[in-house]
Amino acid sequence: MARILITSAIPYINGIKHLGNLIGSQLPADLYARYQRGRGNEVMFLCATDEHGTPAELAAAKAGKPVSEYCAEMYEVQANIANRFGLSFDHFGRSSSDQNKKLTQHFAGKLDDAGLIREVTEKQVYSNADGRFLPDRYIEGTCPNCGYERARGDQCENCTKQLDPTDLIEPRSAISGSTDLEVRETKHLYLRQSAMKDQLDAWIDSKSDWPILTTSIAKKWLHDGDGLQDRGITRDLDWGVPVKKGDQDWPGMEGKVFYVWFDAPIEYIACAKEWADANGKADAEWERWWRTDKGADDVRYVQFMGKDNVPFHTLSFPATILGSGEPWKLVDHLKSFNYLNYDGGQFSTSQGRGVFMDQALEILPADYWRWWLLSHAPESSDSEFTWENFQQSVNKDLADVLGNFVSRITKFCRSKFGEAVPEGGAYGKRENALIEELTRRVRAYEGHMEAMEVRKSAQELRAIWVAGNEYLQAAAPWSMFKEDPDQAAAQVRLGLNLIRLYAVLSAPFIPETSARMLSAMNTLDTSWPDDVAAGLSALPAGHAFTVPDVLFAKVTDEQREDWQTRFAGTRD
Ligand code: B3M
Ligand code: ZN
Repeated sequence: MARILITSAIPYINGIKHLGNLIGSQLPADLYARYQRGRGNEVMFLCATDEHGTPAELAAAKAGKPVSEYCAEMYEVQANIANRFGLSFDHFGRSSSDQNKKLTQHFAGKLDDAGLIREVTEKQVYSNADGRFLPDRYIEGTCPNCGYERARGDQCENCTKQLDPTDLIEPRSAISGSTDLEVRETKHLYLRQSAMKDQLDAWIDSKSDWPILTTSIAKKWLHDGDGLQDRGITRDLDWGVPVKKGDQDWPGMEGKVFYVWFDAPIEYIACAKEWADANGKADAEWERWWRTDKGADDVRYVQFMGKDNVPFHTLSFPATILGSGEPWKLVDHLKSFNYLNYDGGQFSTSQGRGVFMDQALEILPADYWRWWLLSHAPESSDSEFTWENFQQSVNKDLADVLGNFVSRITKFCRSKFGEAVPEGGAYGKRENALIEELTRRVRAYEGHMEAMEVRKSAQELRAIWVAGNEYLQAAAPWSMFKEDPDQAAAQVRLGLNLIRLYAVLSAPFIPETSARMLSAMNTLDTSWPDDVAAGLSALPAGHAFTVPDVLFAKVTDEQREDWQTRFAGTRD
């Protein structure tokens, strides 16, 4: 039994995620976790909310709530939706946990001991009225380029020009509107990534099986221009992990916090401790996943994320881990995704454009979305959600192919043989040909799933469903029944067994439906079809079953048009 550690990029706390976020990390990570569990491997699947930094502060301010209260509430909201989408985390943690605070401070202390931290004095905008330094995006003013009056200190939203806060005409605080701003000196900690360049380079070189998309991004940061730059890991904010060296104060760093991208990946580790603590387990239980000196050397660690997160995972986080000099587990495989677009434009959280996870579930159950998103995962390039395409996929793949198969065979059996697997007859030539085809396809499916080729896996699964339909069409037990009821009984027996087989194979994609199929087949047998022929005789003659309700309703043209209009604008 292999042991597999899986993490998904941890979603920002600032609101409910859209479907583009979902397919960019959490959903494919869940697919892989469910598949590996289905194969009998030991899996630890971790995710959390990313609660620090400016986005959290801004969202809390907008909601008129103290930031810790906002985060606690939004954590519950996100955890609930994740659960309803069937995301099977072993633990869904919080980057603001005590465990992460301690571990983040621990790493900073180790990095400092190793001489990998230096102090840098910088100039930054200070707001007297707010009594705080303002990050770039907290400063607003008129764009020197286009005259837009609400340009931000980092970029003008109107003409997209990248800005420095000092470029703005009549700058003011985005928090209070005050123009009483001044430039002050402030001291920050920098992680000396440049000193670790060769070590990181060699580590990336050792990953010959990583996709070029991933390694080329890392290589670019390592070698372009002046090479890998040192990186500021602290901020002048109130909300975040207080800057400390282990449990010691850090002179000169009072009142400062670590940068959100420093503590967020450390939460992958802290989350495992949160899991242990929440379940009354000893530290050894989580350390066997994360410490190579405590059993994690035989763990395979896989990360899932959107492409914009790749630099942080190939360079910054490994720099933290390698620099600590401690035996923490490094990532073995990193699966990254392009973007999913929405109906001719981009999904956008700030503009409320697209379909958000809560809205999706108001319309249809999770499996409809899971199937569409996974079978259209933006792997080799960006992909696009359109309502036409969604309707077509649901109606063809789910309703016509899988749903119809299940409904036809169970109803036919009930009408001619009753609600139990019929006896008599034997599998013949046609059945053996089907078993052969399925064996070939199931092996291909396993290969794609193992390689995290999400779209190819979906295509193969669909082909497996189609094979059953074609068999049924050709065997036609409804005609056979008149000439040779025994032969028809064998065909129906195979069909009913196929339902169980499909439930097992499809569970990673459509877990809820798979559970309904198994319950209709009245079985707890979820064993993987290592031997397809054997898997197709799991339900013996005489085994009782029930006819399930329609598995998937078709999306009507009316519904499609209705949703198209409803989601054309933006949500507030
Ligand atoms: N929260 C960005 C994102 O959700 C960031 C990921 C952190 S992973 C450690 O895309
Ligand atoms: Zn502008």
